[in-house]
Amino acid sequence: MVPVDEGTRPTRVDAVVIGAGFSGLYMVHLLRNKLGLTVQGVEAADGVGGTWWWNRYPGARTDSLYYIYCYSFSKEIADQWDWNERYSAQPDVQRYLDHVATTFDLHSAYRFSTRVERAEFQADSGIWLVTLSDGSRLEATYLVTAIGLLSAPNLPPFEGLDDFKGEWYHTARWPDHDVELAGKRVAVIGTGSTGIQLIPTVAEQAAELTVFQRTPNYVVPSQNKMLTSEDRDEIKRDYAAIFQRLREHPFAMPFASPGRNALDVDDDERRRIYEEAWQKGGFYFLFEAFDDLSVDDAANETACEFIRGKIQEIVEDADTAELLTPRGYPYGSKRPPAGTDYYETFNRSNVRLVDVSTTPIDHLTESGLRVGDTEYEFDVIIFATGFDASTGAFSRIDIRGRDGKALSDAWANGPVTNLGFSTSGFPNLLMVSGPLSPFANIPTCSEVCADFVAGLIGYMRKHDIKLVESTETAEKEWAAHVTDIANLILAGRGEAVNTWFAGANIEGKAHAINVYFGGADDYIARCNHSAENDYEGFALTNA
Ligand code: NA7
Repeated sequence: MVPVDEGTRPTRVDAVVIGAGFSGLYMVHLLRNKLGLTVQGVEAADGVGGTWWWNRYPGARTDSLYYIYCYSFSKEIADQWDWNERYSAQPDVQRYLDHVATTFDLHSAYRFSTRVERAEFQADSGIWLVTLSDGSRLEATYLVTAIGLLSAPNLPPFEGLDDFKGEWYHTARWPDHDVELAGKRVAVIGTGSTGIQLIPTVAEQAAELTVFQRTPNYVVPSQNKMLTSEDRDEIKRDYAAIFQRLREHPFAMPFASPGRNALDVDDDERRRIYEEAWQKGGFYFLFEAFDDLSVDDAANETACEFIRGKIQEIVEDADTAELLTPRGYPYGSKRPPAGTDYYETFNRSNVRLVDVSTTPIDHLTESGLRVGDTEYEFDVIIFATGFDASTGAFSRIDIRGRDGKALSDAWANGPVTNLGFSTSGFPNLLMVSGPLSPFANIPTCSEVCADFVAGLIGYMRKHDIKLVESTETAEKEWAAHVTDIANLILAGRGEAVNTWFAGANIEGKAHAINVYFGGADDYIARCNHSAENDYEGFALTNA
């Protein structure tokens, strides 16, 4: 770390916004362009994009339909921008965010290639003192985090990583240059949403691909395709109504409830419905087949059986098909992935699958890695091992609230927030899409959360209020509600299958649910209720 320049006066701004992804860019737009605040954005990457800057691994794309994975706040942007594919590829999303930033002159608000190292609340002045990785400091009335739900990469502590003489990459830190995989022996570790996108693309390039799988996943095809101008025009005609519908859906998705349950139809009819949903692809399978797949074990098992049947049909080698077949946990208790030719890839002669569910990867060696007694040799190892989700991005910054209390201590047993916006003891620390905010289509939630934060800051300024933090009562009520909802749905079982939903994928991390599954629609109503009632649930003070 660069030494702090104590001699130079910190630059004073109204707000520091950390992050230049979907949440941060819109937050800066609202605070600077709408409320007229002085804003300093800080971003670790060399450009805008957030997740879409870092996750440039081969095959990276959205799992949400292109026309909902974007901003709704600007009709101009929605009308102007032409997407290429049904599920946008990483370069397109990054280009889109760059275009938005240019349109609203947001690049100029940021310091790029810079990290926030430390942020301390100064009780006497009520100001945050923020130290950056270049040693400079900022003073801000509001410290606004827009640092992403899935932004801190998880690199499991494999022994021997330093010994490995080949190249290795984490998917969430993929370099900004071509990585040559042609003719190489490549390993991919991990078969979550990322691995599932990556594996078919790498298989086409590499001489040999070995996939190390700990838990098989339920993979539905995305059914991606190139868009025609008719596709785009149809959406643009209806955009306002679509954006409205997103705010009325629990996952902020454009799906209608099918109005039927899986066990209320006979076997043939159920199979027909699943087949139709499979052909539509992606989240259609979860949301448009039956209403009860997320809440009823027996209903969910029918979906699992259908997918298992597809694996047996597609994968030619019986042993490989068996290894790829998930059992013993419900579809959707891990975040449901979408793939393109995922299962088909295992029919290729240059691809092999290694099961590490019972014998884990022991350690890395000079030339590859070892599983039990078996040595594997590679030129390139790719870690698709996920993220230290939600709180992970916070724990990488030394954030100190009242009395110097560390945020990491305050959240030692899991995150504590009211609606994901703030935590008691940390005045004017405001989080956009923070821990315990909804798990739903990210751009929609980013806008909802940034609107709330801007509304709250606007209210404080209008009423001459200096400080805001959530009340402990509101935090307790919110935690209880978040937990009650998680217990009702199958995704709340994440702890049993080591998901990031429950903080259970990281060794030593508190096992605690860290997202809200009660729905974006319900959440919006709660935000509106709080705002309409003088920000109920938040203590607004001048001391
Ligand atoms: P995920 O969904 O957390 O997947 C990580 C994968 O890495 C998963 O298959 C893990 O197996 C595997 N993993 C993690 N550690 C190890 C070790 N030590 N050995 C072998 N395999 C390991 O992350 P993704 O990046 O795929 O997706 C994250 C989100 O991004 C996703 O939910 C979307 O919202 C977008 P496991 O299943 O734990 O046995």
